[in-house]
Amino acid sequence: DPFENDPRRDKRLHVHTSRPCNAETPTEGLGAFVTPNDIFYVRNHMWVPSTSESDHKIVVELPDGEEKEYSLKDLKDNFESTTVTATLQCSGNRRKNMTRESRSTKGLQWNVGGISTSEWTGVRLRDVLADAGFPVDEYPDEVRHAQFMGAEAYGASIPIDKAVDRRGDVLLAYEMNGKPLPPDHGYPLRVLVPGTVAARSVKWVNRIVLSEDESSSEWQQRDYKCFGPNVGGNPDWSTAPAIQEIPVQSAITSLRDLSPHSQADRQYLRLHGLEEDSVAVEGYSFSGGGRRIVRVDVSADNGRTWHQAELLSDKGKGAKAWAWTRWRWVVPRQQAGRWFVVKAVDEAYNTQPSDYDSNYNFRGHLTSSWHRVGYRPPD
Ligand code: MTE
Ligand code: MO
Repeated sequence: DPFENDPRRDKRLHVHTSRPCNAETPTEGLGAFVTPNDIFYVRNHMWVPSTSESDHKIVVELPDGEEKEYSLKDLKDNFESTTVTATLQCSGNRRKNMTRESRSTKGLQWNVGGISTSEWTGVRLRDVLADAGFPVDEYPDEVRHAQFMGAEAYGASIPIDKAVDRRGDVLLAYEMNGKPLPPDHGYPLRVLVPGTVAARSVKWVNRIVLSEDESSSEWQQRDYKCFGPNVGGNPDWSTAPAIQEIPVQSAITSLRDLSPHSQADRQYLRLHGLEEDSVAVEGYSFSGGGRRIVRVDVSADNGRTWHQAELLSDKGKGAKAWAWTRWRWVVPRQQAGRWFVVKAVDEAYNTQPSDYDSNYNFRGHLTSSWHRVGYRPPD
């Protein structure tokens, strides 16, 4: 049974499939800046491979075929460790929303919990590549990709520029939130590629290849690509680029009724200058490439009128904005219609598409259309 090493999992995860394990972060995990390890979403294509910290080795293969091997101890003893706060989002996050508001899509029907944030500790990939003999500041043009292989056979690659970028914060990570990586998240070593679709953050990584070509894995060559709304289930996969940096995303994760008759609510309402029945709306916004979220627009009437949410000022570690921005809005109940909506803007002034049909792709990747949540006032 290849799944015999799969760990026990927290009951609070919303499980889509158990072999392999695919499970989303529950609402309580989406409400915190940093997601507790036990409820960080899990996306496994196969089983959890049997690995150990003492035996694990990672091989770096240079463009000329030369190889250098490191144990985990080598990495910890000989390189500076660093910590980066980064959000990982599966390209299928919110696929269920696209299916519901447009038409059927192929893949796991994730709601808004295919995303989580952690403080990742490890060593810089850049430093390890330099140590292995790769000229990280003046490499030849033919070297274009860094490929990563996982112990169970998954693989993916990223552009070499990202792999060696001083401000790219790509890590070979061995800790999440100060603890060894849990088995589901790559114990004892994974790649962390901040600002990039999570499919490139290869878990249980044991081999890195620097090459002219992208990874030949199906997850690089097929699968994680988007096509036009008209394209059906058998496209020429080679015509679309593999997803790397991800677009602006937002979701409402909680709608809560507040009443001035409750003392706790009353204090909270006063903080927001309100004394009447109200609704508190919370959620996350995130953009790829380390682009900061600069504004979050929220509507209580299905997008007819808009307001700006308050951005919570959580501070992440790292060279760029690799972590989501949480936000909040409190609105008098009498302004609340049937649908609450959110969309965000990043520092490049990218924003989210309003509808789902125009942005439809048959795999339902990178669903980022305005997130809408139905509201019913309490009786
Ligand atoms: N790495 C390996 N080795 N095997 C996998 O199945 N899944 C990828 C990526 N890295 C995967 C992997 C995908 S598609 C995602 S979304 C993230 O891991 C999920 O990481 P997580 O389970 O730690 O949340
Ligand atoms: Mo994913």
